[in-house]
Amino acid sequence: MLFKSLVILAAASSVLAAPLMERQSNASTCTDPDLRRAWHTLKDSEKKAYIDAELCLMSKPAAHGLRGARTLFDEMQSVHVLQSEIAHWVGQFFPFHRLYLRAHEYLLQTECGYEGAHPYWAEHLDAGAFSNATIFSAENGFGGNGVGDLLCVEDGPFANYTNPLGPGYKVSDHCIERRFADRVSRGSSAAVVEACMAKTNFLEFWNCVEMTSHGAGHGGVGAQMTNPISSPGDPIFYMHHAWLDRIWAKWQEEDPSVRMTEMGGNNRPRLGMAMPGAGGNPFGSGPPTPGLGSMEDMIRPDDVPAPAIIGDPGNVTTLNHLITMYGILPNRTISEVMNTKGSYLCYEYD
Ligand SMILES: *[C@@H]1O[C@H](CO)[C@@H](O)[C@H](O)[C@H]1NC(C)=O
Ligand SMILES: *[C@@H]1O[C@H](CO)[C@@H](O)[C@H](O)[C@H]1NC(C)=O
Ligand SMILES: *[C@@H]1O[C@H](CO)[C@@H](O)[C@H](O)[C@H]1NC(C)=O
Ligand SMILES: *[C@@H]1O[C@H](CO)[C@@H](O)[C@H](O)[C@H]1NC(C)=O
Ligand SMILES: *[C@@H]1O[C@H](CO)[C@@H](O)[C@H](O)[C@H]1NC(C)=O
Ligand SMILES: [Cu+2]
Repeated sequence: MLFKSLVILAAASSVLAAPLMERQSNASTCTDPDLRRAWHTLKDSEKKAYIDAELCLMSKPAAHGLRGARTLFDEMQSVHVLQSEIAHWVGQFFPFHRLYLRAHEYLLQTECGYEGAHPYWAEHLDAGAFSNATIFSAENGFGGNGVGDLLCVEDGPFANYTNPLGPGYKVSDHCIERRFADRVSRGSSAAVVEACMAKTNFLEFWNCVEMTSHGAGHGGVGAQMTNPISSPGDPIFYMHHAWLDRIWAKWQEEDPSVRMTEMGGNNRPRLGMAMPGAGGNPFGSGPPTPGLGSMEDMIRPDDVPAPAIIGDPGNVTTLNHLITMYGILPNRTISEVMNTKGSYLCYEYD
């Protein structure tokens, strides 16, 4: 059924080039998908392999000329900064971040010899108590809470990393910043995920997850993770978004003949939605929170080009919508990332 609908999709599209159609018409090429597993189920040696590969990305010089980046790790963050204006509260929220995670995994594997698949953080297990989560262990994890006025993470493997991007569009050196908010992290609960999983169409499902689980993960970690533009400066970002990608993949699997091709939504966020707190003013009147920054940092400066929207006939996101990783991976259409076990992506979640 899925195979059939992909064939029809490819055949019906006049935009896709012939080689692409061929790849798309062959949904059976993913015979041995990589297994993306929950962080807490990994052996210590597997955790170490992932962390070491991330440290390797942090040590390798930038190679794609992306704004403000010194290392490959920064370049991943830069992609997010450059696309953030059209990557949240839009139809491509899920597909963009799916390809983004693949780009991260691809760099870990090809540049840093990582042999595993991208892990994810089973956040519901830590809902309400992020500050106690094993993923933030200093020994076998991402380090703990930020300390001092600057909220710097001073333990664990990433303690001394100088991050050159953020808050927001700003290019400025700072540490990795965190400020756990256990109360906010309650929104990562299994019950909340289940409520979104029960939605029967993509628009409701996407809005539900972005509003609840997505926001709770960012807000529960706090500081740098609360900035919708520069948040991937905290390496926990990728573990959070893998969790969200898993939720989408599991939802798709519940009705693949419909959900593997179900897309929609606006290409640009409704006014104000892309701001942290979605509506309220999170910036307050005192000095800016490290990592979150100020309202001013959220306004795209002149040296950052407005991201292009390519592939859709109108303002509604379609399967032909082009996703860009600025050359870290080739551009892909949304249709190419709809199926995690298709002709392009080849992974599944446990
Ligand atoms: C499609 O899949 C079959 C079987 O796995 C393989 O032999 C064939 O080369 C694939 N075709 C393309 C265009 O990838
Ligand atoms: C974290 O763990 C400690 C020790 O088990 C416990 O006392 C504390 O209540 C936990 N914090 C939260 C927010 O659950
Ligand atoms: C960070 O720097 C301090 C002081 O130079 C050093 O003691 C510590 O081992 C470093 N930590 C890491 C994870 O590199
Ligand atoms: C898309 O949105 C813009 C700005 O809101 C509007 O000017 C334009 O008419 C819309 N185009 C279509 C095809 O709806
Ligand atoms: C990739 O997409 C971007 C826009 O998102 C576009 O500017 C760029 O030219 C594309 N690159 C290629 C090689 O098609
Ligand atoms: Cu994002």
